[in-house]
Amino acid sequence: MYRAKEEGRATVRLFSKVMHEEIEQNLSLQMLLPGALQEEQFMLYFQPQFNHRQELIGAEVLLRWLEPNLGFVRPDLFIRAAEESGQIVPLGDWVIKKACEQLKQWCDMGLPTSFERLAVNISPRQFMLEDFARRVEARVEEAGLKPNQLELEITEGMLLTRLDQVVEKMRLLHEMGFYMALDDFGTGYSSLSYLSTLPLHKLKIDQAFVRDIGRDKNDRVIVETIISMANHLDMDVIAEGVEESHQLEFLTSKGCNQYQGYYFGKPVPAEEFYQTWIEGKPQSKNN
Ligand code: G
Ligand code: G
Ligand code: MN
Repeated sequence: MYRAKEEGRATVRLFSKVMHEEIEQNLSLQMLLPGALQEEQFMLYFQPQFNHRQELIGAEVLLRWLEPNLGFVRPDLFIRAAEESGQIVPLGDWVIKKACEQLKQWCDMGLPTSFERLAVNISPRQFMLEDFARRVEARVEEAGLKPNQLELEITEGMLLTRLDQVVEKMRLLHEMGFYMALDDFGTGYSSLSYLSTLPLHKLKIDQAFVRDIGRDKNDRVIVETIISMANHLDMDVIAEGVEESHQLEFLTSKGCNQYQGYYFGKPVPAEEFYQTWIEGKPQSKNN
Protein backbone atom coordinates (compact mmCIF):
# COMPACT_ATOMS: atom_id res chain seq x y z
CA MET A 1 0.00 0.00 0.00
CA TYR A 2 2.86 2.35 0.79
CA ARG A 3 4.38 1.58 -2.52
CA ALA A 4 1.15 2.29 -4.34
CA LYS A 5 0.97 5.64 -2.62
CA GLU A 6 4.57 6.38 -3.47
CA GLU A 7 4.06 5.40 -7.06
CA GLY A 8 0.94 7.51 -7.18
CA ARG A 9 2.83 10.50 -5.89
CA ALA A 10 5.75 9.85 -8.22
CA THR A 11 3.36 9.71 -11.15
CA VAL A 12 1.84 13.03 -10.16
CA ARG A 13 5.31 14.56 -9.80
CA LEU A 14 6.40 13.23 -13.15
CA PHE A 15 3.25 14.46 -14.82
CA SER A 16 3.57 17.95 -13.41
CA LYS A 17 7.27 18.07 -14.31
CA VAL A 18 6.47 17.29 -17.93
CA MET A 19 3.70 19.86 -17.90
CA HIS A 20 6.03 22.40 -16.37
CA GLU A 21 8.61 21.78 -19.09
CA GLU A 22 6.00 22.10 -21.80
CA ILE A 23 4.83 25.42 -20.42
CA GLU A 24 8.40 26.72 -20.19
CA GLN A 25 9.10 25.58 -23.72
CA ASN A 26 5.91 27.17 -24.98
CA LEU A 27 6.78 30.47 -23.27
CA SER A 28 10.33 30.54 -24.59
CA LEU A 29 9.05 29.88 -28.11
CA GLN A 30 6.56 32.71 -27.66
CA MET A 31 9.44 35.04 -26.75
CA LEU A 32 11.56 33.97 -29.72
CA LEU A 33 8.81 34.33 -32.33
CA PRO A 34 8.81 38.12 -32.93
CA GLY A 35 12.58 38.21 -33.56
CA ALA A 36 12.37 35.10 -35.70
CA LEU A 37 9.83 36.74 -37.98
CA GLN A 38 11.93 39.90 -38.23
CA GLU A 39 15.02 37.88 -39.12
CA GLU A 40 13.12 35.67 -41.59
CA GLN A 41 13.99 32.40 -39.89
CA PHE A 42 10.84 30.89 -41.37
CA MET A 43 10.45 29.13 -44.68
CA LEU A 44 7.71 27.49 -46.64
CA TYR A 45 7.67 23.82 -47.55
CA PHE A 46 5.32 22.38 -50.15
CA GLN A 47 3.72 18.94 -50.17
CA PRO A 48 2.33 17.75 -53.52
CA GLN A 49 -1.29 16.70 -54.05
CA PHE A 50 -2.40 14.35 -56.82
CA ASN A 51 -5.55 13.16 -58.54
CA HIS A 52 -6.47 9.57 -59.50
CA ARG A 53 -4.62 10.00 -62.80
CA GLN A 54 -1.44 10.70 -60.81
CA GLU A 55 -1.46 14.30 -62.06
CA LEU A 56 -0.19 17.09 -59.83
CA ILE A 57 -3.19 19.21 -58.79
CA GLY A 58 -1.57 21.44 -56.19
CA ALA A 59 0.35 21.58 -52.94
CA GLU A 60 -0.20 22.26 -49.27
CA VAL A 61 1.99 25.02 -47.87
CA LEU A 62 3.60 24.01 -44.57
CA LEU A 63 5.51 26.46 -42.43
CA ARG A 64 8.97 25.58 -41.09
CA TRP A 65 11.10 27.42 -38.53
CA LEU A 66 14.87 27.00 -38.52
CA GLU A 67 15.96 28.62 -35.26
CA PRO A 68 19.75 29.22 -35.22
CA ASN A 69 20.27 27.54 -31.81
CA LEU A 70 17.39 25.08 -31.68
CA GLY A 71 17.47 23.83 -35.28
CA PHE A 72 14.08 23.01 -36.80
CA VAL A 73 11.36 23.63 -34.24
CA ARG A 74 8.40 21.25 -34.32
CA PRO A 75 5.62 23.00 -36.28
CA ASP A 76 2.81 21.91 -33.95
CA LEU A 77 4.72 23.42 -31.00
CA PHE A 78 5.54 26.78 -32.53
CA ILE A 79 2.16 27.13 -34.26
CA ARG A 80 0.53 26.65 -30.87
CA ALA A 81 2.87 29.18 -29.26
CA ALA A 82 2.17 31.65 -32.07
CA GLU A 83 -1.56 31.13 -31.74
CA GLU A 84 -1.43 31.74 -28.00
CA SER A 85 0.80 34.82 -28.17
CA GLY A 86 -1.00 36.37 -31.12
CA GLN A 87 2.13 36.16 -33.29
CA ILE A 88 0.14 33.92 -35.63
CA VAL A 89 -1.43 37.09 -37.04
CA PRO A 90 1.75 38.61 -38.56
CA LEU A 91 3.19 35.12 -39.15
CA GLY A 92 0.07 33.89 -40.94
CA ASP A 93 0.05 37.03 -43.05
CA TRP A 94 3.69 36.37 -43.97
CA VAL A 95 2.80 32.80 -44.99
CA ILE A 96 0.00 34.00 -47.29
CA LYS A 97 2.21 36.70 -48.81
CA LYS A 98 5.11 34.31 -49.48
CA ALA A 99 2.83 31.56 -50.76
CA CYS A 100 1.23 33.96 -53.25
CA GLU A 101 4.61 35.24 -54.43
CA GLN A 102 5.87 31.69 -54.87
CA LEU A 103 2.83 30.61 -56.83
CA LYS A 104 3.09 33.64 -59.09
CA GLN A 105 6.73 32.79 -59.78
CA TRP A 106 5.83 29.20 -60.62
CA CYS A 107 2.97 30.35 -62.88
CA ASP A 108 5.47 32.49 -64.78
CA MET A 109 7.96 29.62 -64.97
CA GLY A 110 5.28 27.22 -66.16
CA LEU A 111 2.93 24.83 -64.39
CA PRO A 112 1.15 21.72 -65.70
CA THR A 113 -2.47 22.36 -66.71
CA SER A 114 -3.58 19.95 -63.98
CA PHE A 115 -2.15 22.27 -61.30
CA GLU A 116 -5.01 24.15 -59.66
CA ARG A 117 -3.91 25.90 -56.48
CA LEU A 118 -1.87 26.17 -53.29
CA ALA A 119 -3.52 25.32 -49.98
CA VAL A 120 -2.65 27.42 -46.94
CA ASN A 121 -3.48 26.55 -43.32
CA ILE A 122 -5.39 29.30 -41.54
CA SER A 123 -5.38 29.35 -37.75
CA PRO A 124 -8.51 30.28 -35.77
CA ARG A 125 -7.13 33.55 -34.46
CA GLN A 126 -6.07 34.60 -37.93
CA PHE A 127 -9.41 33.67 -39.46
CA MET A 128 -11.37 35.56 -36.78
CA LEU A 129 -9.59 38.86 -37.50
CA GLU A 130 -12.09 41.51 -38.44
CA ASP A 131 -10.41 42.22 -41.77
CA PHE A 132 -9.07 38.75 -42.62
CA ALA A 133 -10.94 38.54 -45.94
CA ARG A 134 -9.69 41.95 -47.07
CA ARG A 135 -6.11 41.09 -46.05
CA VAL A 136 -5.99 37.83 -47.93
CA GLU A 137 -7.61 39.45 -50.97
CA ALA A 138 -4.94 42.17 -50.92
CA ARG A 139 -2.15 39.57 -50.80
CA VAL A 140 -3.56 37.71 -53.77
CA GLU A 141 -3.98 40.90 -55.79
CA GLU A 142 -0.50 42.19 -54.94
CA ALA A 143 0.97 38.97 -56.29
CA GLY A 144 -1.12 39.15 -59.48
CA LEU A 145 -3.11 35.99 -58.76
CA LYS A 146 -6.80 35.14 -58.66
CA PRO A 147 -8.57 34.13 -55.41
CA ASN A 148 -9.41 30.68 -56.80
CA GLN A 149 -5.69 29.90 -56.97
CA LEU A 150 -5.61 29.90 -53.18
CA GLU A 151 -7.26 27.29 -50.98
CA LEU A 152 -7.89 28.27 -47.37
CA GLU A 153 -7.78 25.34 -44.97
CA ILE A 154 -9.73 25.86 -41.79
CA THR A 155 -10.22 23.25 -39.10
CA GLU A 156 -13.38 21.63 -37.88
CA GLY A 157 -12.65 22.90 -34.37
CA MET A 158 -13.21 26.47 -35.56
CA LEU A 159 -16.84 25.66 -36.16
CA LEU A 160 -17.40 24.80 -32.51
CA THR A 161 -17.36 28.38 -31.31
CA ARG A 162 -19.00 31.38 -32.88
CA LEU A 163 -20.38 29.28 -35.71
CA ASP A 164 -22.47 32.18 -37.05
CA GLN A 165 -19.49 34.48 -37.40
CA VAL A 166 -17.36 31.76 -38.95
CA VAL A 167 -20.03 30.88 -41.48
CA GLU A 168 -20.57 34.52 -42.39
CA LYS A 169 -16.87 34.95 -43.08
CA MET A 170 -16.74 31.71 -45.05
CA ARG A 171 -19.59 32.98 -47.23
CA LEU A 172 -17.76 36.23 -47.86
CA LEU A 173 -14.53 34.46 -48.82
CA HIS A 174 -16.50 32.04 -50.99
CA GLU A 175 -18.15 34.97 -52.80
CA MET A 176 -14.76 36.61 -53.30
CA GLY A 177 -13.74 33.46 -55.14
CA PHE A 178 -11.48 31.74 -52.60
CA TYR A 179 -11.49 27.97 -52.41
CA MET A 180 -12.45 26.72 -48.94
CA ALA A 181 -11.39 23.39 -47.39
CA LEU A 182 -12.19 21.79 -44.05
CA ASP A 183 -8.96 20.31 -42.64
CA ASP A 184 -8.57 17.25 -40.36
CA PHE A 185 -12.14 16.28 -41.15
CA GLY A 186 -13.71 13.57 -39.02
CA THR A 187 -12.00 14.44 -35.77
CA GLY A 188 -14.47 17.10 -34.70
CA TYR A 189 -18.20 17.20 -34.33
CA SER A 190 -19.47 18.18 -37.72
CA SER A 191 -23.01 17.06 -38.27
CA LEU A 192 -24.38 16.39 -41.70
CA SER A 193 -27.13 18.95 -41.21
CA TYR A 194 -24.87 21.95 -40.81
CA LEU A 195 -22.14 20.64 -43.07
CA SER A 196 -24.59 20.85 -45.95
CA THR A 197 -25.15 24.55 -45.28
CA LEU A 198 -21.47 25.52 -45.20
CA PRO A 199 -19.91 27.27 -48.18
CA LEU A 200 -17.18 24.63 -48.58
CA HIS A 201 -15.45 23.23 -51.63
CA LYS A 202 -13.47 20.41 -50.08
CA LEU A 203 -13.16 18.01 -47.15
CA LYS A 204 -9.71 16.78 -46.10
CA ILE A 205 -9.98 13.36 -44.47
CA ASP A 206 -7.82 13.35 -41.36
CA GLN A 207 -4.71 11.22 -41.65
CA ALA A 208 -5.53 9.24 -38.51
CA PHE A 209 -8.35 7.46 -40.37
CA VAL A 210 -6.26 6.89 -43.49
CA ARG A 211 -3.40 5.41 -41.45
CA ASP A 212 -5.52 2.58 -40.05
CA ILE A 213 -7.56 1.75 -43.15
CA GLY A 214 -5.87 -1.66 -43.36
CA ARG A 215 -6.25 -2.51 -39.67
CA ASP A 216 -9.43 -0.98 -38.37
CA LYS A 217 -12.87 -1.66 -39.78
CA ASN A 218 -14.30 1.41 -38.01
CA ASP A 219 -11.81 3.64 -39.79
CA ARG A 220 -12.71 2.09 -43.12
CA VAL A 221 -16.36 2.83 -42.43
CA ILE A 222 -15.60 6.42 -41.39
CA VAL A 223 -13.49 7.05 -44.48
CA GLU A 224 -16.14 5.57 -46.74
CA THR A 225 -18.83 7.68 -45.06
CA ILE A 226 -16.84 10.90 -45.43
CA ILE A 227 -16.24 10.18 -49.12
CA SER A 228 -19.89 9.52 -49.77
CA MET A 229 -20.90 12.60 -47.76
CA ALA A 230 -18.59 14.77 -49.85
CA ASN A 231 -19.90 13.26 -53.07
CA HIS A 232 -23.52 13.84 -52.06
CA LEU A 233 -22.79 17.41 -51.00
CA ASP A 234 -20.96 18.06 -54.28
CA MET A 235 -17.66 18.71 -52.53
CA ASP A 236 -14.18 17.54 -53.42
CA VAL A 237 -12.57 15.14 -50.97
CA ILE A 238 -8.84 14.65 -50.43
CA ALA A 239 -7.20 12.00 -48.26
CA GLU A 240 -4.24 13.10 -46.15
CA GLY A 241 -1.43 10.92 -44.89
CA VAL A 242 -1.51 8.35 -47.70
CA GLU A 243 1.61 6.25 -47.14
CA GLU A 244 0.91 2.87 -48.70
CA SER A 245 -0.49 1.54 -51.97
CA HIS A 246 -3.26 -0.47 -50.29
CA GLN A 247 -4.59 2.77 -48.73
CA LEU A 248 -4.60 4.41 -52.14
CA GLU A 249 -6.43 1.42 -53.64
CA PHE A 250 -9.10 1.49 -50.95
CA LEU A 251 -9.60 5.25 -51.29
CA THR A 252 -9.82 5.11 -55.08
CA SER A 253 -12.26 2.19 -54.97
CA LYS A 254 -14.55 4.22 -52.69
CA GLY A 255 -14.52 7.28 -54.94
CA CYS A 256 -11.88 9.50 -53.32
CA ASN A 257 -9.93 11.03 -56.18
CA GLN A 258 -7.42 13.33 -54.49
CA TYR A 259 -4.48 12.36 -52.33
CA GLN A 260 -1.64 13.78 -50.28
CA GLY A 261 0.96 11.87 -48.28
CA TYR A 262 4.41 10.34 -48.07
CA TYR A 263 3.43 7.68 -50.61
CA PHE A 264 3.63 10.47 -53.21
CA GLY A 265 6.00 12.94 -51.57
CA LYS A 266 7.01 14.70 -48.37
CA PRO A 267 6.87 18.45 -47.83
CA VAL A 268 9.97 20.00 -49.46
CA PRO A 269 11.38 23.51 -50.01
CA ALA A 270 10.16 25.50 -53.04
CA GLU A 271 13.12 24.85 -55.30
CA GLU A 272 13.08 21.12 -54.68
CA PHE A 273 9.33 21.05 -55.20
CA TYR A 274 9.63 22.64 -58.62
CA GLN A 275 12.55 20.45 -59.67
CA THR A 276 10.97 17.21 -58.50
CA TRP A 277 7.31 17.66 -59.33
CA ILE A 278 7.26 20.11 -62.21
CA GLU A 279 10.55 19.98 -64.08
CA GLY A 280 10.68 16.23 -63.44
CA LYS A 281 7.39 15.93 -65.35
CA PRO A 282 7.90 18.22 -68.34
CA GLN A 283 4.86 17.16 -70.42
CA SER A 284 1.67 19.27 -70.68
CA LYS A 285 2.87 22.76 -69.71
CA ASN A 286 0.34 25.49 -70.18
CA ASN A 287 2.65 28.41 -70.92
O1 G B 1 3.58 19.28 -41.62
P1 G B 1 3.56 19.75 -40.30
O2 G B 1 4.35 19.05 -39.29
O3 G B 1 4.13 21.04 -40.68
O4 G B 1 2.27 20.38 -39.63
C1 G B 1 2.06 20.44 -38.25
C2 G B 1 0.82 21.23 -37.97
O5 G B 1 1.08 22.61 -38.20
C3 G B 1 -0.37 20.85 -38.85
O6 G B 1 -1.53 20.82 -38.04
C4 G B 1 -0.45 21.99 -39.81
O7 G B 1 -1.78 22.23 -40.20
C5 G B 1 0.11 23.16 -39.02
N1 G B 1 0.70 24.17 -39.90
C6 G B 1 1.72 24.03 -40.76
N2 G B 1 1.97 25.19 -41.42
C7 G B 1 1.04 26.08 -40.96
C8 G B 1 0.76 27.45 -41.24
O8 G B 1 1.37 28.10 -42.09
N3 G B 1 -0.25 28.04 -40.53
C9 G B 1 -0.97 27.36 -39.60
N4 G B 1 -1.94 28.01 -38.95
N5 G B 1 -0.74 26.07 -39.31
C10 G B 1 0.24 25.43 -39.98
O1 G C 1 -3.15 19.41 -39.76
P1 G C 1 -2.64 19.30 -41.17
O2 G C 1 -3.46 18.39 -41.97
O3 G C 1 -2.44 20.62 -41.84
O4 G C 1 -1.22 18.61 -41.05
C1 G C 1 -0.39 18.29 -42.08
C2 G C 1 0.72 17.48 -41.43
O5 G C 1 0.75 16.14 -41.89
C3 G C 1 2.10 18.02 -41.67
O6 G C 1 2.77 17.90 -40.47
C4 G C 1 2.68 17.05 -42.69
O7 G C 1 4.09 17.04 -42.64
C5 G C 1 2.07 15.76 -42.22
N1 G C 1 2.00 14.70 -43.23
C6 G C 1 1.78 14.84 -44.54
N2 G C 1 1.74 13.64 -45.18
C7 G C 1 1.95 12.71 -44.23
C8 G C 1 2.04 11.27 -44.26
O8 G C 1 1.89 10.61 -45.28
N3 G C 1 2.26 10.65 -43.06
C9 G C 1 2.40 11.35 -41.90
N4 G C 1 2.62 10.65 -40.78
N5 G C 1 2.34 12.69 -41.84
C10 G C 1 2.12 13.37 -42.99
MN1 MN D 1 -3.60 21.26 -43.41
